[in-house]
Amino acid sequence: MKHLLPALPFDTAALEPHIDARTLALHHGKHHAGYVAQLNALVEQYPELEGRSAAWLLLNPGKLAEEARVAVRNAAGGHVNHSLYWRAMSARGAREPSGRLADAIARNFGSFETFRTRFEEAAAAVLGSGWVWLARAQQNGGLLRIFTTSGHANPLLQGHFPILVNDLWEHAYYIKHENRRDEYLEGWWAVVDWDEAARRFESSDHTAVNRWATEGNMLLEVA
Ligand code: MN3
Repeated sequence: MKHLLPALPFDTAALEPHIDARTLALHHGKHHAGYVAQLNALVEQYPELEGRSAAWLLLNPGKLAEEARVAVRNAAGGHVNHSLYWRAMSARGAREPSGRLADAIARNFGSFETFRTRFEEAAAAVLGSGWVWLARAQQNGGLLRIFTTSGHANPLLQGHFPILVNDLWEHAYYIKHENRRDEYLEGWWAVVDWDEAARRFESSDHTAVNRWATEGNMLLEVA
């Protein structure tokens, strides 16, 4: 079994001007592809990883050889997080949440505008490489929460199901936006795929994290 780099769900120029084509091509074809290659190399090195989904590998470090854990977390996390990130964006579709997700955002944050502000503030406060997330608790009635994670960590590791994610590593924006992370963060709202976020919210019941941990998920292709 080999882990596969998923195709981008849009053309590399589709998210211009907010995310430029060169950044997307490098980000997907070099960075994400690199994490997939690292993961496949680890599977060759540690046969007990064979047949396990990237989500399972990320969520079950205790079942891995101790010397493999850090490398597996970085590679599997990079693969899972980028697969989610591509799906979080679209050139078309709703530019604001609707339906039950919109209701939940209003209930948890007061308003969509407040949510946006808090999401951007959380992202801006991340020092170095990391991610900003909207994720849903698997306990406590499924509250929505903004997370930031460093490296390739993911809120799944804390029992929260990811609804929306933005990549805060410099490779996600530096070619176009240089040091202006705030410009990237603000422009990113114009390419968020709220239809996908709504689908993820609908599938985020209290069993979702466990399902990912045991079955993996359809975003992560293997051959
Ligand atoms: Mn990245």
